[in-house]
Amino acid sequence: MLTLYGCNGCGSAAIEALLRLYGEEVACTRWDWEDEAAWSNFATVSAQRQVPTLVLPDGTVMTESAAMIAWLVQRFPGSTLLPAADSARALFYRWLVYMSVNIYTPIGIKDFPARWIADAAAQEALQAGAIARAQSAWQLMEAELAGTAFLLGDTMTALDVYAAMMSRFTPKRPWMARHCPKITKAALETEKNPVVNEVFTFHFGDLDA
Ligand SMILES: N[C@@H](CCC(=O)N[C@@H](CS)C(=O)NCC(=O)O)C(=O)O
Repeated sequence: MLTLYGCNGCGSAAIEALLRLYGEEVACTRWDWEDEAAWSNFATVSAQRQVPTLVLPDGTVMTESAAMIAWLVQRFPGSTLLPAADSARALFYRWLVYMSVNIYTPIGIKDFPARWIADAAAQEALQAGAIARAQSAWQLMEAELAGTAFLLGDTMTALDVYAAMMSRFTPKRPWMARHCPKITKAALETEKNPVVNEVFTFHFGDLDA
């Protein structure tokens, strides 16, 4: 069985939802963001100490949310969670890696600026810069999307689940709704899926709030 390590309200929510959408048997180990003891224990599983982390039945340890999604979609050929058309697949992988690099990474910088710069005053400026960078990355993506019901057309794909989860992180939904209406519309549509809705409600609380 797969084991997914995650923390409540973190990036593991998207992987958890996708594993459930695919009907994969998975044991989920989750803890609160503030639970330092849980993070320390987790370091014995992955020295990288970041979630999501997926452990395969043979003990293989996998990190990187985008890699997990790329790995998952190829395990279930024919599923609509990966678009069928070649050009839509190109965009699927483009935006998957784009969000991981250009949005998830700045969020990590905002969360842990001391990892990047020692000076306390500079950390505040770095956090502001990281948030601004994530915002401009969202806006670039928004400008290039067609504005269909979901990000890549009329069918929900794994990319929608990833984007819906990430759009709950800083700069968060009210900002997203104002500046990225196409992405927000797709995220709201994605969260109507009963499996996504249940997993995201567990992680993020009342989705309408
Ligand atoms: N590149 C990683 C980023 C994962 C990441 O930053 N996860 C956050 C939670 S959402 C985390 O584990 N933060 C704790 C830390 O970095 O110490 C991925 O895409 O999976």
